[in-house]
Amino acid sequence: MTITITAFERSPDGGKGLARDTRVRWALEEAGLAYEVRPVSFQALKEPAHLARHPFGQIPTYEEGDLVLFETGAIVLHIAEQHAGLLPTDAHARSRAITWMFAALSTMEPPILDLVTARILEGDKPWSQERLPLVMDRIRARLDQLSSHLGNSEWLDAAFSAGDLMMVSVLLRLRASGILDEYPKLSAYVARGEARPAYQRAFAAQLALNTSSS
Ligand code: GTB
Repeated sequence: MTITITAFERSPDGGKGLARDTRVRWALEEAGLAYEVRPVSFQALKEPAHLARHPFGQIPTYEEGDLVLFETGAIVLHIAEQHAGLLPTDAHARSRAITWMFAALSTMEPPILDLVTARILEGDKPWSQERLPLVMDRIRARLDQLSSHLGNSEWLDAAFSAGDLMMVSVLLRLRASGILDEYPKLSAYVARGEARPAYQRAFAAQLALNTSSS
């Protein structure tokens, strides 16, 4: 059955892979699944045809036959549950991998998104310079904990899983800030994720869309 995802017609990052379709593409590549991409303009995101797929008018979405999903966590979990390669077969290890997906999305990502908000959306506010160090400290507190857990391990819980896919995707949002460089173990962890052939294919595909001339 054909899988179709949506992505920005032109991502504001110009193809750095930061928009969330990259994590879905990565999961599809890890699972060895072919997929099609429906590029959506910012205007079309808020029009009825897209709102029928995504009530909040965002990308990415996922269509497979009559199944329509939104939210990257749900999409990646769906792919991981249906296909080999992203979740361990042992029941406990599987639950732990899913726990790491949630940890990435609900514990690590919120303070990281706060930084994006503080810098981009609130950067011109008079209180922005006072708020920024607080936001950075909250991120560092989480990175300290994550780095302690990871230690010298390759992945968060033995073998690579959807938990790592989601965590690496979330941490990549930090790269431009330079904070990740303060954590050599986490930087190496992210680099291991990016070095995976499936990530490379996902990144190249989103870059091609964002740099095509049409
Ligand atoms: N919780 C949802 C999920 O995980 O799927 C969040 C989805 C979401 O934030 N989608 C964003 C979107 O559609 C794109 S990924 N925004 C348009 C809108 O809300 O109108 C976030 C994103 C956007 C741009 C960059 N960038 O250019 O660097 C990075 C990340």
